[in-house]
Parts: sequence; C-alpha cells; structure tokens
Amino acid sequence: KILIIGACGQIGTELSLKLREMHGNDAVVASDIREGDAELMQSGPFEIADATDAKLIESLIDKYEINEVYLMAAMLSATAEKAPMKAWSLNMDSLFHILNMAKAKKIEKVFWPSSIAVFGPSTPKENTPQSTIMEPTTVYGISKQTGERWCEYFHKKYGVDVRSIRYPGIISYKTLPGGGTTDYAIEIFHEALKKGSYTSFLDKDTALPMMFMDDAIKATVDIMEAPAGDIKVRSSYNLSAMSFTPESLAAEIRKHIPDFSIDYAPDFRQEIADTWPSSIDDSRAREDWGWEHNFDIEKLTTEMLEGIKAHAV
Ligand code: VAH
Repeated sequence: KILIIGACGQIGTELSLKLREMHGNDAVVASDIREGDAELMQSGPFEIADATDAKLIESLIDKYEINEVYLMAAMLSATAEKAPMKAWSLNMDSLFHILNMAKAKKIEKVFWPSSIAVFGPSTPKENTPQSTIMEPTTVYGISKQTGERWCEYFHKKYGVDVRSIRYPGIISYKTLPGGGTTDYAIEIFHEALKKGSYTSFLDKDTALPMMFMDDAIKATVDIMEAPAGDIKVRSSYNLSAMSFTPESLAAEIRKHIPDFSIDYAPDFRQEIADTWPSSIDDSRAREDWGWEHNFDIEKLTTEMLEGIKAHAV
C-alpha cells in the first residue's frame, strides 16, 4: 500500500489520482495538512496530517500497512525565501522521518522529489550535467541539495530504496502551484484566457527548464517501477523535457490567441531564476531507466489552454 504525503499539492494531487487508477483506490492513502481536490478526497482514503509530525505519520503507516511513501510536501522557492527557518524544518524534518522509518524497515520504498533549484550561479547554465558544481543560493535549493545528500547516504549506508528526480518547473491546470519561481508559466495561461494579457514577474529572456504535468507523473511512476538495480543515481536524477522564456511562451500562446499581449515587471523571483540552469542534460535518466518525454512547448500550450477552458466553471 502507498502513502502520499502532500497529496493536495500541485504534483501530489495528480500523482495520487494516477496511482489510484493504477493500483486501486483503497491501495493509495492520500494525506495533507489541508483539504484539497474533491475528486482526490472522495475517491479513496484521505487523512489530514502534518508532514513534520513523525508520530502521526508513523501511525498512518501502521494503520494502513503502508510499504511505499511519496513525500511530496515542501515549501517551494519563492515562499521559502520569506520563511527560511520554517521552510528548512518542513523540507528537512519530513524527509528525515521517512528515511528513518525506511531504515527501520517500516517501509520498503520512498520517492522524494528534488529540483533544478539544487543548482546555483556557479553551475554551468546550458545543458547542466548530472554531476557538476552545486552551490545553491536559495533556502529551497539548499534544502533540496542537502536532502539529496541524505538520500544517497541512507541508500549507501542502510540500503534504503529511495528514488528521486530533479523536477524542472511543472506546468499543470488541475491544481495551482504554491509559491514557486516557475509559477509564471501557469499564471500566463489563466490570464491569457481571462484577460488576453499578462504581466510576467520574470524578464522576457529568462530561460528555464519546464515540463508538462503528464510527463512529470510518468517520470515519477517510471522511476518507482524500475528494477532497483537500474537506479544507479541515489541522490537525484536530472530530468528534462523543454526550456523556454516568457517571451517564447507568449509567442506560442499567440498562435492560439493572436491578440495576447505580455509585459514584464520582474520582482524578487527574477533573482532566484537567474541562479538556475536554462537547460538540463538528462541522459542518465534516459540511459538508466528509459526516461522519455512526450510534451514539447507546442503540445503543452494546446493542452493547457484546452484544459483550463474545460475545467472552468
Ligand atoms: C519552484 N517549481 O519554482 C519550483 C521548482 C524548478 C523549481 O522546484 O520553486
């Protein structure tokens, strides 16, 4: 049985629904600190739980006889800069609890998401390699990089089967993201449909690695289903699908909404984005466990515009 912690977040929601579709509704326990998507809460077991409350998480693991945990709770980059210590405790304590439960053999397999935010200003920006200089300058990036080191440590030292991906910016329409630097690439679609215009908080030529949600879910399911021996990187895998700038995304949207206009008012998030890679070399994920992406910027734009229209009430 599977436990998702942070099941009401942007990725958690769609991941939980996908895992329920694959394994059956009762086999996937969704948990979060707050309530979320109605379909998610009604389709199977749901528990309110704080990811930092080790006792409560352990009691859920016992109650449902959980053997696999997806730890999706985290404070994202922009929000974490505003509450550094709170972000650090949420992002790190939740991970330690799960790694220690896996070490104690209470659970067999763990998924923990990392991010391209582990890289920093001294990292090669183009085609960033799997192993390279990593000097992250954000609280979120520091927590993800530290988390990666601990995942590898628990694997090497105690044989914990923990698997991880460095997600790029994830674009989706079902659940909104909570306080990331890549969120502009979601807001832009909503505003394009609502108002025909958008003011971007990142500058026009800020290129960042991005991915459509379906690809992110596929990667997560694929890495978790791969034979343990294929997962050779036990810190976290580089993962990539596309890279674009606000300007090139706006041009793509104009193919559907010709009058769409964009202007730029960079805020504190620009500084964060400037420290991250613009494109990622994910050949290790492709070689080791057969990663392949399906969505490029064209397909992403069509899906987003149609998805938001279909979801609007
Ligand atoms: C953020 N979307 O902007 C997240 C992410 C690629 C960065 O992990 O904080």
